Amino acid sequence: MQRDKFFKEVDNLHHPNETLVRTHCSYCGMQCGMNLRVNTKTNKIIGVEPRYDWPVTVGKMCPKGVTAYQQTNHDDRLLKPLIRDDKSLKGTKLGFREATWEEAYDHIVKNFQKLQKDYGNDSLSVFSGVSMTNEKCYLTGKFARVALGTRYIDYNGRFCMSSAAGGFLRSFGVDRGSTLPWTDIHETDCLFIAGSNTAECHPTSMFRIWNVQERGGYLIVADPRETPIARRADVHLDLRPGTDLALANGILNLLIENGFADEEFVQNHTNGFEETKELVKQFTPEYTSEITGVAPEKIIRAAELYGKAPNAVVMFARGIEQQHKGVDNVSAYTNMALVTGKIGRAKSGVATFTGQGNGQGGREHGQKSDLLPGYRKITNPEHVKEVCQFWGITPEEMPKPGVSAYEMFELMDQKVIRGLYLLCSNPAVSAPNLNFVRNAMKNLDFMVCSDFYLSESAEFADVILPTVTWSEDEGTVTNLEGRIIKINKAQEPLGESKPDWQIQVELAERLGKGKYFSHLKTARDVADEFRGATKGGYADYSGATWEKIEKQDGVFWPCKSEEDEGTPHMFLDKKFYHPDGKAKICALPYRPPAEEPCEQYPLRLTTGRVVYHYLSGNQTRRIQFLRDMCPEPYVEVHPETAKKYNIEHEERVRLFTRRGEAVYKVKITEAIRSDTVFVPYHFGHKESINLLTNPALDPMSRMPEFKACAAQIEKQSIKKV
Ligand SMILES: Nc1nc2c(c(=O)[nH]1)N[C@H]1C(S)=C(S)[C@@H](COP(=O)(O)OP(=O)(O)OC[C@H]3O[C@@H](n4cnc5c(=O)[nH]c(N)nc54)[C@H](O)[C@@H]3O)O[C@H]1N2
Ligand SMILES: Nc1nc2c(c(=O)[nH]1)N[C@H]1C(S)=C(S)[C@@H](COP(=O)(O)OP(=O)(O)OC[C@H]3O[C@@H](n4cnc5c(=O)[nH]c(N)nc54)[C@H](O)[C@@H]3O)O[C@H]1N2
Ligand code: SF4
Ligand SMILES: [Mo]
Repeated sequence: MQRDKFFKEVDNLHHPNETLVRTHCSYCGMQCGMNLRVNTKTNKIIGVEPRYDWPVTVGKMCPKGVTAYQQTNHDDRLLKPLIRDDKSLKGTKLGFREATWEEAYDHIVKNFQKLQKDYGNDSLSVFSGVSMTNEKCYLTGKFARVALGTRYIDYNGRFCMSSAAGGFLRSFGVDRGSTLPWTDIHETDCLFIAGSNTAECHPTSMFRIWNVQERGGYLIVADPRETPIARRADVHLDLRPGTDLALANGILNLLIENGFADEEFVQNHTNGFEETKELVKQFTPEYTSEITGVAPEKIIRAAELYGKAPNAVVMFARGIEQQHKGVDNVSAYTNMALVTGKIGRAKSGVATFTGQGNGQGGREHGQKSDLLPGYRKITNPEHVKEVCQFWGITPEEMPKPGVSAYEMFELMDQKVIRGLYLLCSNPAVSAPNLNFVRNAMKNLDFMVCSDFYLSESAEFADVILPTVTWSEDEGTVTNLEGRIIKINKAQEPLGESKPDWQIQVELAERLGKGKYFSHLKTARDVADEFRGATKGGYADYSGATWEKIEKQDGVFWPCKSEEDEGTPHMFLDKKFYHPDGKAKICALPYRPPAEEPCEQYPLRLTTGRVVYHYLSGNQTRRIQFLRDMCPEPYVEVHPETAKKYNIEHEERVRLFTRRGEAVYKVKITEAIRSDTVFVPYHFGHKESINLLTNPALDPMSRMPEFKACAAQIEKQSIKKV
C-alpha cells in the first residue's frame, strides 16, 4: 500500500477527539512501530494501534506492546520524590516520606559531597540501563565522569549485550548487532538460530522467519528447549546448556571438511583460518555429540543445510551469550559465516537479537565502564583527548576505567563503593547471586534510585526520584538492526515526574558543575550535543538528525554527515574494522560451564523469559492482562525427571543451588531436556531465580553465566493441616 494513501485513510479513521503520535514500543529491541492514541480534551494517552507503515514490523505487535501504553497513567506511578526517614526499614517499601524536588536534591548533594570528601570521588557509583534514549544514555556517562568525577559507572547491558559486543569486536573489529537490515532476513535461504526464543522474545520477527521456510528455505535451531521456533525447525539441535562452543566447532569442522569454505574470501578477507581448521578437526560429529548430547546425524544435517544455502544468516541471543564463555560462543558461531563467506552482502550475515529497546545505542556512548561516546575507549589517550576537548575538561580530569556491573556490587560489599545512583535498572531482581547483591545494596551508605514505579531495587534507596515513561519525553533509540529511530512525546510528564536528563542537569548544577550542563534545556539540546560527541568515533551518529530519521524511516549507523544516508549493510566492500581490514576467524578450544552437575546438584538450571513479561517484571507485572496470563514463576521439568523425583504437575518444589533456593510450581513438559530445568526470571523477592544463579563472569565481557549452573530439586514435605 502507498504510504501517503495509507496515512490519509488512517487520519480519516480516527476520532475527532483523538490525535495519533507516531512512536515505537517501550520494550524490546524490535522497537515495533506504534501510534499512541491521545485524547485531545484530557491530553492523556488512551490507547495504541500498530503502525503498518513501519518497514521493520509492518503492523505487528506482541502482548506486551499492545498494553505498553497502560504504563503511563497507571495508579502505581511515582508522582513525587520520596526520602527515606527510617533506615531500619531498608529493603522494604516502607519508611519513605514525600518530599519536594528541592529537598530531595539537597539531601542527595549533601550526602554525595560528604562521601566524596571522606572517601574520594570513586566512592560514588552510577548503575544505569538501556530502556533510555541515546541522549539519556550519553548524558548519564557524562554525568558520572564530569559531574561526579567517578570511575564507577556501568549498566544493565553488561548482563545483556556485552558478550555479543565482545565477540563482534574480536571477529569484525566493530560491534553493530546486525550486519544486515531485518528487511533482508525473510529473503535468505537458511537461518541458523542459536539460543534465541524468538517467538516469545522478538515475536514480531516471526513472520520473516516463517517466510524463509514458506519460500523453501531452511530453519536450524540450537536450544536445549523445544521453543516454538525449535518445534517447527528443519533441524532442532537440542544441546545441553553451556555446550555451544563444541557444537559450533563441530559444525565448522564439517563445513570445512565438506568443501563449503570460500577459499577466495578466506584468503583475502580473513585471518586465523589455518589455526582454526586444525583446532576444530577433533570436533567430529561423534565427539561433538558426546559433549553436547545432540545426535551426530542432526549435526551433519545442520552443517549440510547451512553449507549448501546460497545465502544464509547466523543469528543468536542470550542463550549462547549469557555464559562464562559467551564471547567465545559468539565468535565461534560467527566463524561459520566467515569461513563460508556468507557475510558482507545482501541476505547473508550475522545478527544478534539485541535485547532491550536501546540495547544497541545504549552500549555505544559511554555508560559502559570502559567506553566514551561514539564507541571511543577510555583506555585510548587519543580518544580521551577528543572527548575531553568536546566536554571542556582536561585529560587529567577524566576518570580511569571502572569495573563491570557485577563487580560494582563486589566493591559495594567491600565498602570501596559507598554511594549509588541507580537509574533504569532493577538489579535486586536481575543481577545474579541475589543474596549477595541485595546485601551489598543494603550496606550502602547512601543510594538514590530513579524510576517511574517503586521497584524491588528502589526498596533499598534513601531517595527515590520519580521519572517519566518513554511516552512523556522524546529522543532516539537504536533498534536491533543498528537503525536509529525517533521516540516521540505523547503526553506531558505525570505528577511531578521529570526526565532523567533534566534530573542530571539540575543535580549537576547543584554539585557545582553547571558550566558543563546548564546549556541543556530541552531533549533536543541534549540530542544535538550527543550527535556532536559521537563525531569521529566509529559509532558515528553525527549525521543522523531527527529530520533525517523521520524522513528515511530511521538511519543506520555509521552516518557521518548531513549527506550520508547511513549504512544498512555492513562490510559490502569486504572491509572489516581491524587495522588490516580483515575479519578474524577464531580458534576456540572447548571449555565446559563454570559449574558442572555433580552428585549433590545433578541437574542443569537455565533461565530466561516468557512472552508476557519484560526483564525484572517491574513494568509488566503491573499490567493486569499480562499478570493474569503469567501470575507467577514456575520450573519446567521433563516427565522422566518428574517421575524420578516423584513430583507432579503444579506441585510446589524446592529448587536449590550452591548460592540459594526458592520454591516453584512444577510445569511438566516434554519441551525440555531431561537433564535440564528452566525458570523464567521476571519475578521479585523470594520468587527470583537469581537467588540461585551463578555469577561466574566471562573473562572478556564480564557477563555472568545466567544460562547454566548446577541445581537440585527437593519435594516439599507435605504439611498436614
Ligand atoms: N517477552 C520478552 N521478550 C523480551 C524480553 C523479555 O524479558 N520478555 N527481554 C528482551 C531482552 S533484554 C533480551 S536480552 C532478549 C532475550 O531474548 P532470548 O535470548 O531469546 O531469551 P532467553 O529466554 O533469555 O533465552 C533464549 C533461549 O536460550 C536457550 N538457552 C538456554 N541455555 C542455552 C545454551 O546453553 N545454549 C543455547 N544454544 N541456548 C540456550 C533458552 O532455552 C531460551 O529458549 O529478549 C528481549 N525480548
Ligand atoms: N536469571 C537471569 N537473569 C537475567 C537475565 C536472564 O536471562 N536470566 N537476563 C539479563 C538481561 S538480558 C537483562 S537486559 C537484565 C535486565 O534487567 P533490569 O535492568 O533490571 O531490567 P528492567 O526490568 O528493564 O529494569 C528497568 C527498570 O527501570 C525502570 N525504567 C524504565 N525506563 C526508565 C527510564 O527511562 N528511566 C528510569 N530511571 N527508569 C526506567 C523500569 O521501571 C524498571 O524498574 O536482566 C538480566 N538478568
Ligand atoms: S516485539 Fe518487542 S517492541 Fe514489539 S511490541 Fe513486543 S515488546 Fe514491543
Ligand atoms: Mo537483555
